[in-house]
Amino acid sequence: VQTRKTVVSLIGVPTDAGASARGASMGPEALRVAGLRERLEAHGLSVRDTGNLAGPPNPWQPPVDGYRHLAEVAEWNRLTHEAVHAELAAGHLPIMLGGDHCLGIGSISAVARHCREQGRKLRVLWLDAHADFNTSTITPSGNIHGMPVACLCGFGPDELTRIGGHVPAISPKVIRQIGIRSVDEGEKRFVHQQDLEVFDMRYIDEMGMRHAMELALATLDDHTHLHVSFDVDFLDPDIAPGVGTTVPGGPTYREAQLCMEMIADTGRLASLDVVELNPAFDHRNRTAELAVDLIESLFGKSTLMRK
Ligand code: B3U
Ligand code: MN
Ligand code: MN
Repeated sequence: VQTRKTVVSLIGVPTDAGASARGASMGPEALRVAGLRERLEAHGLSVRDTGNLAGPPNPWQPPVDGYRHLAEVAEWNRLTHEAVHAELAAGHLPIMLGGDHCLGIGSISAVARHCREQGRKLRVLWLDAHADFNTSTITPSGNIHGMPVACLCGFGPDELTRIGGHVPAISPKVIRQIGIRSVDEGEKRFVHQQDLEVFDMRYIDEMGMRHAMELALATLDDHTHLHVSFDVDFLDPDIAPGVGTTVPGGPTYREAQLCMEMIADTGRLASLDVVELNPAFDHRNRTAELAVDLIESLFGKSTLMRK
């Protein structure tokens, strides 16, 4: 039987306005140079590169009222929201090439809006060293890339929580966080209070990546849209140095591969963010190449044929 080819749309979101270090704005190009398009095509996908969104430049200012660059981050996210929503409405599978993780606000609010319109359920896997659940009052930095999960759950400024028209964009119940190992003090209390489901590194050490992923992927069905928000700092910095905030003690290459392969096995992946890749900290583009390798696994590359 001839099944219709999945059309993947690459959307470059070259922002670093939400981050503490400059350079994530070069992430989209580094992923292209690492051969993302060609590798996906080799797996039988049809790939459209829509180019980069043209958001505002990084003004490099200190935080105001607990937010750094709120106006710029909001504009990047409005652009991201519209672009992602349009690709989903066209039946495509969007891959957002970041850019710092603030773009998850625009991207996931668009996914949630699409799911509401289509009557689909949503599951969001947040692969990250950080919980990204800060608010303006508890953030140690004012950097909005530390706040996207909170904004999506309705905790944040109107400019960021109302982008998709529905507040909150998502319920904390749809999120599963994996690989977490750096959470700020106030953020910890808030994660508990909102009852986020977190498979932190302690859990992965004790129970293994396989068990963590079995639980994170449990209860998906044919009507579930699976979104993966892949912060490259999820990976251990020994294998992935090209990120702005490295946190030691992350998943190894094998653990990360298993994580991606188990997601691929569900057959439900419908949108993806690849964020926080920072070529200014990379060595010969190796972190970008690793990210592309893992994205291939996410789309079904595996060593042997599987039934
Ligand atoms: N939790 C810290 C650090 C951080 C969060 N996300 C990244 N870094 N990439 C903060 O500033 O909110
Ligand atoms: Mn993040
Ligand atoms: Mn992170």
